Amino acid sequence: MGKYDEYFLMKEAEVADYTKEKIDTFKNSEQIESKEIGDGNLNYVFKVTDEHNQSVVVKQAGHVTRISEDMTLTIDRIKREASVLQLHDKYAPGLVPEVYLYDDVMKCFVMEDLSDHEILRGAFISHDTFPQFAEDITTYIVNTTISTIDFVIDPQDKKEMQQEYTNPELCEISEDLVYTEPFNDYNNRNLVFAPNKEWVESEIYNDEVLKLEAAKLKNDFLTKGQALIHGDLHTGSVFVTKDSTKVIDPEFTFYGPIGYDLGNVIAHLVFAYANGKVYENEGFCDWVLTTLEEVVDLFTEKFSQKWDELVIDHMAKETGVKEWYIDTVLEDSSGVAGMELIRRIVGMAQVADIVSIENEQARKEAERFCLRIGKSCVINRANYRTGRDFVHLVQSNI
Ligand code: SR1
Ligand code: MG
Repeated sequence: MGKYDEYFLMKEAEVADYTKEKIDTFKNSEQIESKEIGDGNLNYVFKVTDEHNQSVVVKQAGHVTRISEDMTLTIDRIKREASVLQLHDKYAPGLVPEVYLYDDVMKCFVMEDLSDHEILRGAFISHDTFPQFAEDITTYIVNTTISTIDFVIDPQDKKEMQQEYTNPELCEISEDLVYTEPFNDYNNRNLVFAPNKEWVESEIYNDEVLKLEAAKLKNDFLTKGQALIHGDLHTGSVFVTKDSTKVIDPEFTFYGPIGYDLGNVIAHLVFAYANGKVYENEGFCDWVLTTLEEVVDLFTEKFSQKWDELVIDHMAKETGVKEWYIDTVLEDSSGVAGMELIRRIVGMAQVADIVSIENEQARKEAERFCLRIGKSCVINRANYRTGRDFVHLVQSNI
């Protein structure tokens, strides 16, 4: 039996050897080095290099998540991720890493190394700006989602895809961490910043209007099989340079509301803005607000154009359907942005933009700022339709 004919969780040296064995261009390499570089919550990610300046990335699933030893998942999840990356490469070419190999035994895949890029969250914490980001992320969201909706593909094919990409385990994480625990801490693992404990109790745990609207949004997440979405499109899932954007980590993919992806991008721009405000970087904050406005408006513009090009369903071509459809996606996006803003402050999976703020008073205020915006995005989600609407919401909560 070969070394890689039975699954085990590889260490750095084994990943180097694995790459030599499996990737043709590494067969004659003599000095292969492998380093674990993952900083996500679930999987192991290795960068592999050789003496010829070749490099690839190997991502492997383990049974136990990195964020918590108590959280176990089936290792088969990695197949869905590799496959959706390949699909997204067709729908949104150049905006995802290329996958070179998927290994169903070792539950890993080998992909393009993006070391010339950096993770957007870290770049935002350094207050760097990316002129191409709004253009690229909206192309990614529009092209990947609209290409999979009922009005565009054969409804039989859609149902097959929906089955293929059903993702109950990862969805359950979002159902808990995004849609339930932030409002009641029923699993006793929320991480509420001590100076905000009482505020969170009265403004989140005891806000009945908020909880009613959050429950409705949970129902949407559970039932709205609208498009094949990324499912976790925060700034830790995006690699950037000044002129390139690559979306990674679509392991939470499933047929869900399109607004889940756009809403995540909106929320994480607000976190970046909150950090910029604390450190009084007005130039960065202005850029974030401009980007927020562009992201929402470019989404609408591109979705509308693609709708005209791709929709085949007869009823979808009736007057007003396109406008109604986009309106519902924007309302969903606002709701999701609000849920994400709340859960990343109150729940167990937090964001470095906020937790890295050392000054206690500044962090307390930044958290309340995000929570106030989050609440409004959830409760008043019917009110936010344009980039300007979201920018005003942010500015009016300073
Ligand atoms: C247990 S995983 C925690 C969070 O990390 C992922 O990126 C998702 O956002 C998830 O909610
Ligand atoms: Mg991830």
